[in-house]
Amino acid sequence: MRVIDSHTGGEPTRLILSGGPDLGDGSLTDRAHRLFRDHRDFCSAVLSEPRGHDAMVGALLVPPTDPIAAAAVIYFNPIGPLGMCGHATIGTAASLHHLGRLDLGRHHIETPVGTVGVHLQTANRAAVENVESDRYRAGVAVDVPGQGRISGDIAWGGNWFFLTSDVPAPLTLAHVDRLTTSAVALRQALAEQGITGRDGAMIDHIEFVGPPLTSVGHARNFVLCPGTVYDRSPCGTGSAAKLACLAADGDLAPGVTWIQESVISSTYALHYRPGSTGGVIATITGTAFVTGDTVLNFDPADPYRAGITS
Ligand code: PYC
Repeated sequence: MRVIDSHTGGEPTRLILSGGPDLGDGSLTDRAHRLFRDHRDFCSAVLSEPRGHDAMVGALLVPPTDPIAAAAVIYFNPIGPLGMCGHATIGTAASLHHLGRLDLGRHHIETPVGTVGVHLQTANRAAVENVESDRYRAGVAVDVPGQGRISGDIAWGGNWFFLTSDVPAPLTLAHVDRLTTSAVALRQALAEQGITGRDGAMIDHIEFVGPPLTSVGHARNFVLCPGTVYDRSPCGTGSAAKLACLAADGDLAPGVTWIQESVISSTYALHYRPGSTGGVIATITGTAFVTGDTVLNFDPADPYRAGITS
């Protein structure tokens, strides 16, 4: 199986070029569903230890259905499929360019939640025009055992987020364990108290937001992804969700740049234009580097060929 590894602001992406399962026809949503229903071993074999690690995000290239798309991608982490993925879209564009399959310039990439625009500005820098993001509910209170009442917003950025500035610890690497434990408890409390995204969708990402620590940032975040891993980048879809909240509060005007920094101080530059259904179309600009061009082997005699899973 040929893969290209990259990282975007520290967050890894593994682009799978060949050797993936046949997901049949239909929408990308249907094919993403089939990937996890029928090919869980494939997902963990590619992403989990010993070939990968929990923070890795897979980007499976599949045939597009959208005629304007240069490529179609299903994103997933070891726990399940992602709707959109900002960092992995930037990584995918840089990786396809590395292979000579995508020129600098403007393109479209199809994802299960819609087709996004990608402007590959240099070999390493890309601006992603995301699907429309919006704040679904503001000022939602949730009781979290051991943490008390936490208030935040629920927003869609291509995945579902609960964003709160009630942060349990400073947003730095030294406090990642505490931030992770608190975010996992918060996500569980949301699920147990029936607090969801639109149409009962599970909120699978938690975003703690605080003041910046770099001289360039407007805000800093810690984002818990599905499972128990945090995003090393500022999370593209989480940053888009944050912009939707800022716009809804009248705190950021269209076209104005917002620099979002991550818990490791990597940054995305963002701005938005109004969307067609009351939300915002965020553009997320970030930098990715190719870290490997690899063939993965799956030896039938290897007891851990499908990954180490619990
Ligand atoms: O960049 O959108 C993102 C993302 C989602 C999960 C990990 N990264």
